[in-house]
Amino acid sequence: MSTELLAHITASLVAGDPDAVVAGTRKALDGGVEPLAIIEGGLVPGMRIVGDKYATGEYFLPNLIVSASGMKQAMALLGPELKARRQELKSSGTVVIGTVRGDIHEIGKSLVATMLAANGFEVHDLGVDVPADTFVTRVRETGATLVGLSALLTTTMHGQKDVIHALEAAGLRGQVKVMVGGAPVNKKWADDIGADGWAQDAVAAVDLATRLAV
Ligand code: B1M
Repeated sequence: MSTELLAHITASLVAGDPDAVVAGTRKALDGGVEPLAIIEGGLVPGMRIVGDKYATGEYFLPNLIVSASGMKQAMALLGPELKARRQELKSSGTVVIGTVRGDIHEIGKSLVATMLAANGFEVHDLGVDVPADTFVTRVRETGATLVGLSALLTTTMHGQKDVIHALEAAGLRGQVKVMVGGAPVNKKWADDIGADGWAQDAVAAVDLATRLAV
């Protein structure tokens, strides 16, 4: 039954029916499906299909916006459920996270932030389109030891390098580890720009953050 429900959530997201996405998410939660399973098995595959349809010209920007809105509303339901599971986990470190300048994609970054918080990290989510200087300021203010940089566009991923340079210029690079992620980003890119690590998805991001925090 959970497989059917997850497939229904995926299909509703692809069909651009946010109400059905939210209703399906609520039903799955009420039925005892783990929040992470709903995200990884229902929502993320749906957004992937929507992205592919956009790439092939079958879908247009309004389709992306409606589907993203469905995912965002579902995440608003799931976020607190994920965080509730934090009770079982000890505090892991302080993270400043955001999507870099010029980039307004927020879903993946928010998912990573939610998962980090759910796994015991104190998370300062700066949102999207965040200038390099803002990361520096917030690292100073919070004493964070980890910085998470998300970028979804090939044109904005260079912003991750800018943040690393800004941290260096501010004399803060030695006190923080930098992790990067987002669809166009890979390990080679992370190595090239001098990041401390790259994660492919939110689960891998928690793993990486935990390793870097040690
Ligand atoms: Co845009 N968009 N978009 N978009 N959009 C992509 C990224 C694109 C691949 C679509 C496509 O062409 N197939 C394409 C980029 C092409 C490229 O650069 N190579 C694209 C484009 C072109 C654009 C615009 C330029 C379109 C236009 O205006 N002509 C424009 C740019 C706006 C801007 O940022 N300046 C734009 C706008 C938008 C919307 C506003 C409509 C909307 C975003 C809404 C929102 O976020 N509130 C949107 C969406 C929804 C997408 C797609 C369809 C889905 C992104 C998403 O939310 N995925 C996307 C296609 C795709 O990715 N297949 C696309 C679900 C999310 C859970 O996954 O974000 O990948 P993702 O995050 C993953 C991992 O990447 C990783 O973990 C997450 C969870 O598993 N991860 C990290 C992410 N950050 C991490 C950080 C980490 C670690 C892991 O450590 C810190």
